[in-house]
Amino acid sequence: MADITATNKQVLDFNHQLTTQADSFPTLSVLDNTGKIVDDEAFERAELSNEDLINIIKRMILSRQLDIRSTKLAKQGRFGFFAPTAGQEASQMASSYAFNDDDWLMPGYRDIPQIVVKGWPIWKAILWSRGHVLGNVYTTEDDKPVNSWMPQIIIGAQYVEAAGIALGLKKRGKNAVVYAYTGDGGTSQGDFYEGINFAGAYNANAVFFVQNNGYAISTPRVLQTAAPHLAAKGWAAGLPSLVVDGNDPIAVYLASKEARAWAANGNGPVLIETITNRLEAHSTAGDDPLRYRTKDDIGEWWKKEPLIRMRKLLQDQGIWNEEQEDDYVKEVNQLIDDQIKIADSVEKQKISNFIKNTLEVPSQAMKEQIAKFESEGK
Ligand SMILES: Cc1ncc(C[n+]2csc(CCOP(=O)(O)OP(=O)(O)O)c2C)c(N)n1
Ligand SMILES: [Mg+2]
Repeated sequence: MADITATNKQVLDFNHQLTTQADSFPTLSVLDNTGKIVDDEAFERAELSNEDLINIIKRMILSRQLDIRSTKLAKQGRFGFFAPTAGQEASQMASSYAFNDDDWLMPGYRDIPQIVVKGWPIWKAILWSRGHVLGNVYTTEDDKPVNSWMPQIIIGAQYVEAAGIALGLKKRGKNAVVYAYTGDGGTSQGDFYEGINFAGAYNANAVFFVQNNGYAISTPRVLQTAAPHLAAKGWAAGLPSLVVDGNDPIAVYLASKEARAWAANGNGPVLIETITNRLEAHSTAGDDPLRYRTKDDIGEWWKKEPLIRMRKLLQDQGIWNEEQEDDYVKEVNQLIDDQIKIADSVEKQKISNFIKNTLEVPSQAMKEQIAKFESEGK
């Protein structure tokens, strides 16, 4: 009898599968932790001018300052809901820099900065955090539409919506894409797979981001899935899927730019996993990360955070210095102060109005609640 063929032997070698899966997903990396370029050709391929580099660092600083101020405001009870973003500035700001105004953003609750840099005024973001109806109006200060949906609270649901919009763009022959964000936890949702599967089957114009920030509230990445990389899930739907150092702004931008071009040209969707870390609490609603991770671990990630390396890169290129950064931080904080004043000057939303705004035709129970609150002047 002939021996088992090499192919059959490999097919039946489960251990081989388990030990080689991870090799299919090398990490795209252009800068090291200190901001040194480790791949000159990849850096060139990103085609970032000095102006682009400055725009990106400014967006990252804006995001960091928004994070700091929002966390403080939340502690004072002046913010409603806030999901901290520190550590994810490359993953959020360098990715979104690769997209156009015509592209549709599908954010999750942690992706407020991406909407803001698309032209959504900060005062609306503050009202959104408070559940105010005017915080759900996606227009610029001068009333131009901002192509973003509301930040999705239902984990992963934006992926299904993204697939639909992406198919619409494709059918209309638009040279535009949807870019959608979810988290490591989001990849365990049915909606995640349904969204990428549908978009893949119809070659829809979508770029899907999985921001792997290490945690889904207190659940660590290792308990989320046995898959060696979250990007591997994209392969199940037939998508080009890649892993990027999510704290490396240049690598994130390069991957995003090329994924956008691929999807906008009608080649179908792409999935990008950005490996980053959530440096603060899950949200300002009382989570204490020290109950499920160590100070040392958080400290190690602070050393790898993206602003350090972006700042170093720009300083090495001779296009950024401490003074410029201090001035910009001041400018951003002045802007935030002004925007808080606008948000605070908007008439408070009554509870009855909140219920009225929920459904076009309120149910009987809601009608009764509206009448009750109105009779109390609320
Ligand atoms: C369908 C659904 N299930 C559960 C929740 C509660 N919940 C809110 S945030 C969260 C964790 C999500 O983690 P991840 O996708 O990694 O995003 P991150 O918060 O880290 O940005 C969960 C389970 C929810 N909002 N929606
Ligand atoms: Mg997460």
